[in-house]
Amino acid sequence: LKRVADDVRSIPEEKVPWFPRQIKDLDRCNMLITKFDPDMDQDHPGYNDSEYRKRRAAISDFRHYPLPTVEYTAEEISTWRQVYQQLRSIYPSLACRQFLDGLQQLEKECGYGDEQIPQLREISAFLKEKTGFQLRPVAGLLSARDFLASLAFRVFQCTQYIRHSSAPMHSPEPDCCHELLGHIPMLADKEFAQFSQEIGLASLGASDEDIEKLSTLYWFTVEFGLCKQNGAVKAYGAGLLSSYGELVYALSNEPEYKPFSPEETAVQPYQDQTYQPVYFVSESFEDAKIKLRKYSANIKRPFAVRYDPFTCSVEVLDQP
Ligand code: TIH
Ligand code: FE2
Repeated sequence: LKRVADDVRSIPEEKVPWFPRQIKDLDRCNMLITKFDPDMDQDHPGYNDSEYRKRRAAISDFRHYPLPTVEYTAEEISTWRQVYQQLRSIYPSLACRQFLDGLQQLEKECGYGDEQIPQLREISAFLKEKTGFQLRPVAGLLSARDFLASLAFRVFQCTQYIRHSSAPMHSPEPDCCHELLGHIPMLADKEFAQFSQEIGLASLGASDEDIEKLSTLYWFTVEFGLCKQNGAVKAYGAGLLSSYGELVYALSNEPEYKPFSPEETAVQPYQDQTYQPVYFVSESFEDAKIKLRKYSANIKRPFAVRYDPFTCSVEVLDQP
């Protein structure tokens, strides 16, 4: 591999979509998808609640602070408490080992519990020490390209508002319950952090088609993945670990299970309004990682990328 000039545009013929090269370029990776926004989506539980919508806008106004501290209201804390207590009681039997380890550390070191909603700033500092991941606040659901790109830099774009109090057991969009309970404990695991960054690196400059496939793979692993552990099926996907309703459903005998296989999983239609019709089960957590790594390595790009941890930037290399 040899180093090419500074700009990927120097690569002839192929048209490569712009992608971030340094953490600061992530300022340009903030394209929101309004599909599930309570202002736009009539089915959103907060659609008819103008106070809720105003509150979300206020929480997501972080122009002046990189990681704002939010003073949550009593109603918001009560929603969190319900979600926390119900999920916490079923985690020991349904969540994978890595998740339980992470959650235990967060309870000890980061104020996780049913009394308060933990703050992003503290969690970001915690993750930074564990796996180098850091959080960045975001106002809602991001485009797949922008979300995946940030993972390449071990940056996790994270919402801070909370789901509507009328629907604590399932939310159609990410909220702080989903991020803090679903994603953060897994991101405290070294192997999982590496796995997440690799999906991100594979996405940089990829074609729209490959982004669609990578985000479907992300969906059925990082969001809704199941794995075998000591002979039992356990959840490691964040969308399951933050939804009492879907976690119980996914590990009942109702849904269909298929063995995880990236080529097949990447083209499986998915459900983003309600529970998944099918879940993919990996032989082990490690197995999912190895298979996804192989798949990513085969994505055709006219260049290769390498992450430089000293400068937190991505080097672009000519393919040999
Ligand atoms: N359905 C999840 C929950 O209720 O916590 C949230 C989401 C996961 C993936 C997309 S939205
Ligand atoms: Fe998520």
